[in-house]
Amino acid sequence: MSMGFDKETFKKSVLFNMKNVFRKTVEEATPEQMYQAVAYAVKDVIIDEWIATHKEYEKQDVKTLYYLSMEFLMGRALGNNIINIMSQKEVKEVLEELGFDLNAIEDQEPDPALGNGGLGRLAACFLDSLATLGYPAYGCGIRYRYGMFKQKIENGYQVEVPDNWLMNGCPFEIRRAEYATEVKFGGHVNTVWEDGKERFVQEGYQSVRAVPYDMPIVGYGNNVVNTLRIWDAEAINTFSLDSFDRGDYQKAVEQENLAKTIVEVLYPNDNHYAGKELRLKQQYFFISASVQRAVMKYMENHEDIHRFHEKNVFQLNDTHPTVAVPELMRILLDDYRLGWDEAWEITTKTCAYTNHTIMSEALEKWPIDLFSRLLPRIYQIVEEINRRFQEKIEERYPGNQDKVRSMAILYDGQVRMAHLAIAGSFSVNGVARLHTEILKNQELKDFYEMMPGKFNNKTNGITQRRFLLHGNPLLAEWITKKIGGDWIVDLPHIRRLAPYAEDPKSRQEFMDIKYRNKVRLAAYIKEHNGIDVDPRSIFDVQVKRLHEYKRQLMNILHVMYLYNQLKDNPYMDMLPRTFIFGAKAAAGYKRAKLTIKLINAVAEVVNRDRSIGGKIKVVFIEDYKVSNAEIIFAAADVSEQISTASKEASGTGNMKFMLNGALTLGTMDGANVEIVEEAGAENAFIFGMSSDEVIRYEKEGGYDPMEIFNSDSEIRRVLMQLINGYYSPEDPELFRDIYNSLLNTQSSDRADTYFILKDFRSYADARSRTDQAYRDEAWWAKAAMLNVACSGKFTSDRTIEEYVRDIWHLEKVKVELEEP
Ligand code: OAK
Repeated sequence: MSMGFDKETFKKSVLFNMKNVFRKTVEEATPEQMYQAVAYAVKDVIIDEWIATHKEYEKQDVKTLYYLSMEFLMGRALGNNIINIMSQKEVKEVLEELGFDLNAIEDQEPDPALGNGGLGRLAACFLDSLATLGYPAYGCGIRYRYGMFKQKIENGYQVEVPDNWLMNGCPFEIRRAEYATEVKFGGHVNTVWEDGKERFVQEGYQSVRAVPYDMPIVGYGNNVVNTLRIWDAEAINTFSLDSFDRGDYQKAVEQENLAKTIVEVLYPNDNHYAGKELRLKQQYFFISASVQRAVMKYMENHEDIHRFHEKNVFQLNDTHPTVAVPELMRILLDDYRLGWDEAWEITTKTCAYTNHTIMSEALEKWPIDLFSRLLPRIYQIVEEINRRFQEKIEERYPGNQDKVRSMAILYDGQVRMAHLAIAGSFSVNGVARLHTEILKNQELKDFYEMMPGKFNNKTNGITQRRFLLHGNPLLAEWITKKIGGDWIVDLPHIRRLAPYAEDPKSRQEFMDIKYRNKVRLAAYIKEHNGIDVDPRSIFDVQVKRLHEYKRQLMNILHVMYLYNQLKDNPYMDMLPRTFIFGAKAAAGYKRAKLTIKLINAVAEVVNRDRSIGGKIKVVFIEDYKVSNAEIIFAAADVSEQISTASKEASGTGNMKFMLNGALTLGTMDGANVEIVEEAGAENAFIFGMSSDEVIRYEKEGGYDPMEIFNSDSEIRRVLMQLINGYYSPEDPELFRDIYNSLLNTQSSDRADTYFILKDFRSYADARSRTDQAYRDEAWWAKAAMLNVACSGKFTSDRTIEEYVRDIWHLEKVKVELEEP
C-alpha cells in the first residue's frame, strides 16, 4: 500500500468530492458521478507525490527528458493510477463499503485516445516506465478536443463517431495558465539592425495562446509522479468590438478561429502522411510552446544558455515534432542572440530522433510554399541548415551530386522532415533490430554511411503494469503466487516461471486461467456484438490498425478458404476456431474500410451456417481501443502477426500477446524476430518470405500473382468469391477493388503489393500447424507458459533503460514523502 494512503481519509475524500462537485450524496450519485468523485479522491492522494517529485527535481537540478509526440494513447487513467499507488485492494474495499464495484466505476471513464496506434501507445508505455524507474521526464503533446474517433459498425461498414472525451471534464488534469505562451504563424520576416548585428523579426503574423494542461503520470510504488503536458489553444485577445473600430476586426476573427481549429481533432492516419496545412500548424503549435517553455524553465535557475543540452534532451517521436530543431535554433539565435555555430551545437546536442516506419507513404514532405508561408522565420532557418548540410555532404563526397540530391533537406520543392531530423539530431534510432538494420542498409543508407555513429537500435517494449497486472488480474495473481511479485518492476524475473511449464498441475492452473479469460471475452462479445462464441474454441486474434501491409486481408481470405473446405467436407477434422478481428481504418482509406466490410460479410455468412457445426466463428470487435485491448490480449490463444516482412517496424501488440501467453503465428518481421528468439522457434509458428526476399522482389521484380491464381484452384475459388456475390449477393461487384488489388497492376503499384498470394500457402500451412499443436493440451500449455516466462526482454522498462544509457543520460531520482 502507498505511504500516503489511508482508507478512512480516502472514503472521506470521496464523500467530500461528491458533495463539493455534484452537491450529492453517494446514494444519490450516478455511476459516472461516482467515477468522478473517486478520481478526484485518487488525485488528492497523487497530488502530494506530484509536488514532492518536482521539488526533488528542482533540488537536485536534474537533467530532464522532453518526449515530444503528436500522440499519447493513454487509455483509462483511474485503474492504472490506483494500481500504481499500490492501493487497489483498499480502494476496492472502500467502494464496496459504499455499495459500488471498482470495475464498474472504472468502466465509466472515457478512454483518452489522443493517438492512433503503435506510436502513440508506445509513448504512453514509455511515460509509465519513466515514472516507475524514477527518471525526470515530461511528455509534451496536444490536448485534442476530439481524439481518435469511435468506431461503430453499421451494416458491416465502419462509421466514425466523434470522440468527445472531455464532455464531462477530465478529473486528473490541471490547467496551468501561468505557463501560457504565444505561438506565431504567417506574416513575414523583417530585418533590423541592432548592436551592429542583424535581427530578424516576424511581422504581420497571427498568433494563438498555448495553455498547458498537466496530467499526472504515476510511477509504480515509488512516490514519483511525472507530467504529461498537453497544450490547448486559446485566442490571444478575447474578441472585442474595439478591434472593429481599429479595422482589425478581420484579424481578431481569424485569430479566434485559428485557436479553435488548431486543437480540434487528431488526424486519424496511422503510418500515412496526408500533407494537410492544419496538421503542420498543430506540429508547430505544440513544439513552439513546449520548446519555449523548456528554455524558460531552464533559464529560471541557470545562467548560461550555452549549457542547455546538459540539462535537457528532446526525443522526437518520429518526424512529426521535427520543427523542434529549427524552433530551438530560432530561440537561441533571435532571443538569446547566439551565433549560428554555437546555436547549432546546442541544438544538435539536445535533439534525438526515433524512426517508426519505413512505409514510404508515411514520409513527411511539406511543400516549401506552404511551409514558408506558415512558418517564415523557421523556413529561413531550415534553408540555412540545408545550405550548411549540403556543404558537409560535398566536403565528404566531392563532386558527387547524387549524394547531395539524395540527402538534401530541401529538394524538389519540398522540406524532407526525416532528413532535417537526422541532420539536427545526435542520435537516430529504429525500434527493433531488423528495422534498424533496414534503415542502415536500405532506407537511410547514405546517412548511415556518412554518420554511422548516430545510428542505434532501441527495440520497443510495453508496460507489464497495464497489460498484465491491470489487464489480466487472474494471471497476474497466479504468477505472483508462484514466483513473487518482482516481475511487476523487473520483468525478466518472470523467467522463474519456466520450471512450472514442466509441471502438469501448474499447466492445468494456467489453462484454467486462460479459459476464464476467454469466458470474460466471450461475455464482452455477446454483450457488444450479440454473437455467441465458444470459449473452448481456439481464440485466434488479430487486433491492430487496419492497413494493407498488416494483411488482415490475408487472414480473412484464409477464413474463406477454410470455410470452402468445410462446405465440401463438413466432417473435416478441424478444431473449432474463433477468428477475432479488431481494427480501425483511417476515415479516408477506402480499401481498408472495404476490408472491414469483407470481414463482416464473411462473418455474416459463416456464423449463420449451421451446416459447419460451429467450427468457424468470425467476430469483428467494434471500437478496438486500449480498454478492450486489455481484455482481448488476456483471452488470446493465437497472436496473428502477419505483416509483409520488412514492413512492420516493430509491432508492440505482438509483445502484449506474448506476455499473456498467446503463441505467435507470424512472419519474420519487426520485433517478431526477437520474440521468437526469446521464446524459441519451437514455441511459435513462423511462415512466409523473409524481409530479404521481399526487398529483392521489390527491387528486381519477378513476382506475378496471376501465376498463383492460374495454378492454384483453391486460391482461385476464394478470389472468385470476391466478385461473384458469394458474400455480397445484393452487390456482386462490392469487393471488386480488393480482387483487383491482388491481381491487376494498379496505376503505379505492382499487383498484390503486399505479397498476400505469395505467402498464402505458407500461411495456411502455419495455421494448420497451430490446429495440430492445440490438440496436445499439455504441449500447448507448456509453450504458452514459456512464452510468458520468456517475455522479460519486452518490458518498456528495459527499453527506457537503454535510451537512458545510450541517448538521454538521465539520473534516477528517489522521492521520499514527508509523514502526512
Ligand atoms: C504512425 C504515424 C507515422 C509514422 C509511424 C507511425 C506508427 O505508428 N508506427 C508504428 O510505431 C510502433 C511503435 O514504434 C511500431 O511498433 C509499429 O511497427 C509502427 O508501425
